[in-house]
Amino acid sequence: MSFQYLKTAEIGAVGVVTLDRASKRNAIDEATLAEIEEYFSSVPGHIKAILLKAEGEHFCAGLDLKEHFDKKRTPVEFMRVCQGWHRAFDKIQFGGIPVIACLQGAVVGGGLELASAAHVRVADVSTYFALPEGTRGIFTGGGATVRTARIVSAPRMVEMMLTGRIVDVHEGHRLGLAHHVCDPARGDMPAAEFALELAQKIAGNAPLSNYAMVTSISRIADMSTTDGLFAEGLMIAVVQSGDEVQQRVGEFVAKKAAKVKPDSGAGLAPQRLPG
Ligand code: 1HE
Repeated sequence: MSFQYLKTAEIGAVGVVTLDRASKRNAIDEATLAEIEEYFSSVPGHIKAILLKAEGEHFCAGLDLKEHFDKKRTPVEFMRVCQGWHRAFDKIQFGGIPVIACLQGAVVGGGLELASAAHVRVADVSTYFALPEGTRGIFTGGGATVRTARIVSAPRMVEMMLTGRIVDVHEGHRLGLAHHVCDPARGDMPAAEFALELAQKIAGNAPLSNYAMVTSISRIADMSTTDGLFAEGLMIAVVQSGDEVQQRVGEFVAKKAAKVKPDSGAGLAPQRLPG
């Protein structure tokens, strides 16, 4: 795969995809969106987790407003463009491979929609969030009404859009827009390093377990209780067919596996702002 607006690399089992249009603050035009869809449609089988990050001071400024202005899209043309965003970001959320986003600076409009499709969001302390569509005279079209609203709640998203206000990294963390905040000034690891370590740790889970987590939990949240419990039962039955179940459970039974204790080294300490 060769791209113009993305850089791609592999670090062990982690695929690293970097938005590479910093001169335009990584705004997403049709060409960039097509490359995002292509990357997430054809992830090689040996990649077990993906780190999604961005060049420059800002993660993503959202829809390319210059292209939108120049193209003077009709309603139907813009609906088709946005359906392309839905398709590409669905591949991120439901592609079966955990995606860890590393955020900095502006995560706004379509940039927040992109981040909302990732499964884990690590934010540098410079990160801020906003939905400024109202001030531009448009609306969200990259899935925010579904994905972002489910993170922050529908009423909070309405308020964010109506006011167009900046949500700083502290509030973003409280709302779930960031799961981890890295502030090197207080001794945290840089966000990109922490996000890579998380991706490597996640890549070490059993692949079928990861597949179940990223494909089923959000879908089950849309189901009735009865259907959801049935789907969960089917999902664990599929995961139970994995080669690694006996080996991993056996390691615990043989007292060779890490315990789930704060001091056991079983997990990376979360980087969180106090309060
Ligand atoms: C852009 C875009 C863009 C920057 N489309 N070109 N999103 C927004 O409303 C956010 C608009 N952008 C900004 O508010 C600011 O650019 C930033 C806060 C992100 C960064 O500010 P700054 O001072 O670092 O950079 P800048 O000087 O504003 O921009 C640098 C260049 O990037 C400049 O281009 P240049 O050719 O003059 O150098 C900008 O025009 C360009 N640029 N942002 C196009 N968004 C599926 S629907 C989704 C709906 C939405 O996403 S609406 C929200 C749109």
